[in-house]
Amino acid sequence: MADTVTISAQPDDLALDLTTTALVIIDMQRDFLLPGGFGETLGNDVTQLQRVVGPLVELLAAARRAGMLVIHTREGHLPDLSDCPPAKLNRGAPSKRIGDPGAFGRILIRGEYGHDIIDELTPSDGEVVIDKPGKGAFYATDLGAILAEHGITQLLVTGVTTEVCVHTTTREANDRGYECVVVSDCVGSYFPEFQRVGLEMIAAQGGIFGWTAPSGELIAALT
Ligand code: TIU
Repeated sequence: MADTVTISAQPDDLALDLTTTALVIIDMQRDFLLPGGFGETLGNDVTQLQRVVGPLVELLAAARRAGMLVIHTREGHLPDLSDCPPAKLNRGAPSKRIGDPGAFGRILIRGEYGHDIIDELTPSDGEVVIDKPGKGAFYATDLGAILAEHGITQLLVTGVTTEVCVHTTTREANDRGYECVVVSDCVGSYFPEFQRVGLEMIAAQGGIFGWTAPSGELIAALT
């Protein structure tokens, strides 16, 4: 594996230093992905997210083989909901809100089965797991400090959902000086239109807050 590779990306090719790049996997949690879970109770089509799993399993395996820093995130809250602002808690129909009983335990509560990451992407020992109360992975977490400690300058951003937590995290990272490649087949939205436009927004205006690229070339570069 070469340390530096140039990948085909939108809006233009990007030189990646694989020694200072991390793979960030956002919120691949059962509550969002499994049939019967929180995402589906909100009326969403979870099959739109499940198509991400196969490519992301491949990219994660390649990143592990290459010894890349891997960071998983989980959106969720403390059991007493003290870290969930009322503006977030009171959103949506009662009985389908954060903290309510769901098919996989209390919805988006740390320690519950549904809050955890799907079996296919279980974090390995030594991989970082960031528990975040917000949509962005930098807000109220140690992510910035962990990336700085490892000398990371570029991020491969993956996970769900494209227009919500992936966008928020990418925007936060871009403002902090990280170059972000959002991996187009490894991010998913419940809404095909948001997936398409969400990816286009990142690369528009000369890459206003990042780049987009499919996983194939990245996996080859990591091998
Ligand atoms: N992880 C993440 O994107 N959280 C969400 O609530 N996304 C939705 O699209 N609902």
